[in-house]
Amino acid sequence: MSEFPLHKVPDNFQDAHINAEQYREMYRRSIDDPAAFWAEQAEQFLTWDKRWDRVVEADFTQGKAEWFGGGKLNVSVNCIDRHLPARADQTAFIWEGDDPADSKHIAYAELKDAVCRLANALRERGVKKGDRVCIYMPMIPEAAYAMLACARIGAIHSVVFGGFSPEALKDRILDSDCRTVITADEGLRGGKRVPLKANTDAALAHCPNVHTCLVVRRTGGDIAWQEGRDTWYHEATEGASTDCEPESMDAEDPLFILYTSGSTGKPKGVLHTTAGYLLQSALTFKYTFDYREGEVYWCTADVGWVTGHTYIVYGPLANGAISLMFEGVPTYPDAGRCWEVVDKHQVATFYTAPTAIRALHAVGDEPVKRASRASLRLLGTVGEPINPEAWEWYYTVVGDSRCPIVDTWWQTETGAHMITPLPGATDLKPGSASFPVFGVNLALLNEDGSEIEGPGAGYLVVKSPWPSQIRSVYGDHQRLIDTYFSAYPGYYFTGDGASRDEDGYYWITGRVDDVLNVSGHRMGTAEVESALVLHDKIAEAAVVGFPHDIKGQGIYCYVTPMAGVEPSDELRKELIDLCVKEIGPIAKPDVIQWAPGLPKTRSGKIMRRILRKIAENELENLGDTSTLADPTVVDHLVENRAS
Ligand code: 6R9
Repeated sequence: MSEFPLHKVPDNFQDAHINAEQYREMYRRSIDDPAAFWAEQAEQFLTWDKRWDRVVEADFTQGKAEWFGGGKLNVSVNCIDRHLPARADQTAFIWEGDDPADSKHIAYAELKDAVCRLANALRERGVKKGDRVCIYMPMIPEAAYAMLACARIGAIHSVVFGGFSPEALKDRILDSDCRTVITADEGLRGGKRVPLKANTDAALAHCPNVHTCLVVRRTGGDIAWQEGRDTWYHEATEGASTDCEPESMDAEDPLFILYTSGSTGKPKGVLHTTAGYLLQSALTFKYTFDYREGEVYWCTADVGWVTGHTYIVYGPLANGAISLMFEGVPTYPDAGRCWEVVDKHQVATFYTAPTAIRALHAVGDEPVKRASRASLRLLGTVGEPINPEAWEWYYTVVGDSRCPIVDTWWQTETGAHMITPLPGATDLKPGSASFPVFGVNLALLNEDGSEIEGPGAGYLVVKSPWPSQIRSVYGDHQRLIDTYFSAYPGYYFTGDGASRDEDGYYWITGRVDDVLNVSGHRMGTAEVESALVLHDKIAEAAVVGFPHDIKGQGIYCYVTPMAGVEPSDELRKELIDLCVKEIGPIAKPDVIQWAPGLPKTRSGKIMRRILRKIAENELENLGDTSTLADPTVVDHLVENRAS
């Protein structure tokens, strides 16, 4: 399947936590008797206030799963307090600022104090178990404190990526009725300031239920202030006690909501709960990264995405690990930043997205070779398929051909890794996420829903429950059933296509629905289309993805102006600005093509297949256009294709 060679498990991973034989044995046990397997793991990885009564009860037709029912525990205790006897002085977070001169270490004892102070401050403002708290923050330690403080008092956090616009923030605050928002005056990324408080103010103008806005002073920049609602974070936490009684939570009490894009409608609030989420996060962190005590681990994701939740905060802390949090961007002050940071903090594991790898590859080897990278032991990728060329560069140049790469496939909805190599167990095939995690029961389906046996390609589905699975779409359980459990009844539908080779390796091919993956960020084509048609000069829009060297996918928009409207560069710019305003800079269209008409079937359905082919410049391969209401619109689109 790949022209690139197989990479065998290297000698320094022969004593890894899991070797090939253990993987096979544990995987078999996890599928044959999931309840026994996960009960063992739950004992090993988590500290409970009360043991569970039942390991798992699930019904995929109703989108239902209950793990460790009857059990009680607190996530912040599992991530902090229980490590204190042995690791009070050990670093929990290394924070590396945007400015290379800025960094600090936060020990587990300090983390406990900071989290408890904030938890008390929140309680003092009336925040209690079950309340939703929105976190709109830059990559600073307070973002993690905020998540853990919510977990401590049983509040449900909803982290909104700091790159989202006021519009997008407002929608998310309203959808889950968050009444408390935690933000900062400004963020700092690549030397540029991000106006987080100003964005929050704009959003909160439409959110009358928000009674408290806690503001971290990050840059000291000028901001507006609403007395009564706005409170400085440092003032609120200063006098607060460093002890805070944790709320003992039911295993199935919600831990967080995280919004993600689907093929239709507005983003969904993916709901995760307490015990199952934490267990699979903890287990996969330890085994996927073969984490060794005292090692420095660095995941470059933003806490606004699920990768930041599971693999900067919860997974590492549940293992008492040292997690590096980076405020900046990989190319600031220059393209050598990541490798400089690796040397500076002696990073052993580096986990990033293919888009970052491709961007750094494009700059050449010199910035990499400037650093020794001798501390690196393991590399990881996540977020989108990695092309084998980028994989090989990452392996040979960044990792000096001695660090295995774990290509981890999973989703916001799955909560934690689902398919990944284990560095001590799996011979690596560049571009393959390889094998399922323990307890993950996969299948590939044909169009008609029948299972493919052996090698083949089809829709990737999951056949049985797993602990960190999505529990609901916040406020709309039916949407959960419709989106994930209805396409093929009895299965969880991932939305991805995949193939399985003769050795059983999985190769993810990408989304099979109308979801784009732009620089590893998920976006529904429908979201971009809705933004475009908000413009009063626009009648209709259709958006598709096209291959992009760095971003993986770019955004290609076909836009039909209202009758009598002349397309112009100004209008194009207004449309681009509108997408940025409605969604955020990640939704900036790469191409806008004026389309007097869109290819539609006689029943009025837009034929995206044809639009995708035109965007991909596969003009010889447009397929059957005879069922179109007006086949000449295709000729027009082809002739006027934006290059
Ligand atoms: C963790 C995360 C999920 C979608 C997923 C798939 C793509 C993620 C991948 C990958 C190929 C990998 N994806 N990891 N595709 N190989 N290793 O990214 O969550 O933002 O919800 O995106 O990303 O298409 O369905 P999320």
